[in-house]
Amino acid sequence: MPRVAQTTLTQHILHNQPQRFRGALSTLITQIGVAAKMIAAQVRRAGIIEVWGETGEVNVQGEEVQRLDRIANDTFISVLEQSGCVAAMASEEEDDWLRVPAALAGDYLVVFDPLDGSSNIDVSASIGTIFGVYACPSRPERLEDVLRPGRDMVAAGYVIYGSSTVFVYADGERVDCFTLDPVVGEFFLSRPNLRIPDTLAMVSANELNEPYWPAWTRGLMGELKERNRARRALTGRHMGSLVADFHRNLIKGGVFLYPVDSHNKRGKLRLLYECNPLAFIARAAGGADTWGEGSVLDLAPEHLHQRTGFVVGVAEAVARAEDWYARERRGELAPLAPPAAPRGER
Ligand code: AHM
Ligand code: MG
Repeated sequence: MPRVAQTTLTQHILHNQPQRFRGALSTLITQIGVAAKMIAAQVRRAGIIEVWGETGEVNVQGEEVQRLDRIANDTFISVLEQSGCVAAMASEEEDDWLRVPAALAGDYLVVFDPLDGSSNIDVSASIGTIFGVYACPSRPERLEDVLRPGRDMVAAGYVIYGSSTVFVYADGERVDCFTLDPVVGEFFLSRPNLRIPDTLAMVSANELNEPYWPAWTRGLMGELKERNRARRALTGRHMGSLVADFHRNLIKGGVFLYPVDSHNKRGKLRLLYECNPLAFIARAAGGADTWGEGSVLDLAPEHLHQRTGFVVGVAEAVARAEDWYARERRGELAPLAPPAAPRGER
């Protein structure tokens, strides 16, 4: 197939970025694309070179650090620091936020989960990188300068290391998807102006958590299953890799949910690194998100590694989640008996 007519990530960003963001933001997104290619190269060799398995460290989240987690984190930090575009960063894998040395500092704050879904590394299933970008004209001095609501983001995106490597990028107005041609070593525009379907086709949740779910989540799931009574209108699809579940739902029309439950009393997913960027992308694609009573983008973070309940995807399904949440708040749903032997909060 001739390649000449296809648009590269860099060309697309230069041509389509809103005028106000031309320049450094274009460079930054291009550099994130470079980091993505470097991480993709390591992911592709997992199992061949020594990147499988745990480092023996436990991260700030209390989770075992996989070697690929560490490689992805170090690669992202190094490329962003050298890009000249970034003033500060915060990573899911780092205890504290990172300030870029003055000589290299630029005008953006980048928050990221370097390798989401890392429990899938050893089984060769899809994993990814998630990032959010904030304008940051003055150099951050304190943690408070980094704890910004998701609404302030100017761009967000993710990379999936799956059967192909895709880079999805949203500037708040549109979402575009690029696929890596591994022979050329370049991302090419593959799904321009992605829009999430209006009709719900898929539901993604860890259903084995049902004993821990609040009543509203059980009500919502019951309602969605009821839609299948007459005919199979919906199907369940859940990989346990948020970014991959989100990508499938964005293309096929799905909703992902991971509520606050009796096991994860503040939620499992991280507000800054996972939920805010995906909520930003979902909304730019015509979808929606909620923590229960509103978008996670409106939450004012108090901690770098803050967690939240999260529902994201097709707008109609997110609205049904908010309706069930409101019913529980009004006391209309019977409270659930706690599970017989709670496993305790993670
Ligand atoms: P991670 O960033 O350490 O990989 O954790 C986040 C992941 C999500 O990708 C996924 O949706 C969720 O954790 C799965 O959690 P659980 O195993 O509790 O269902
Ligand atoms: Mg993650």
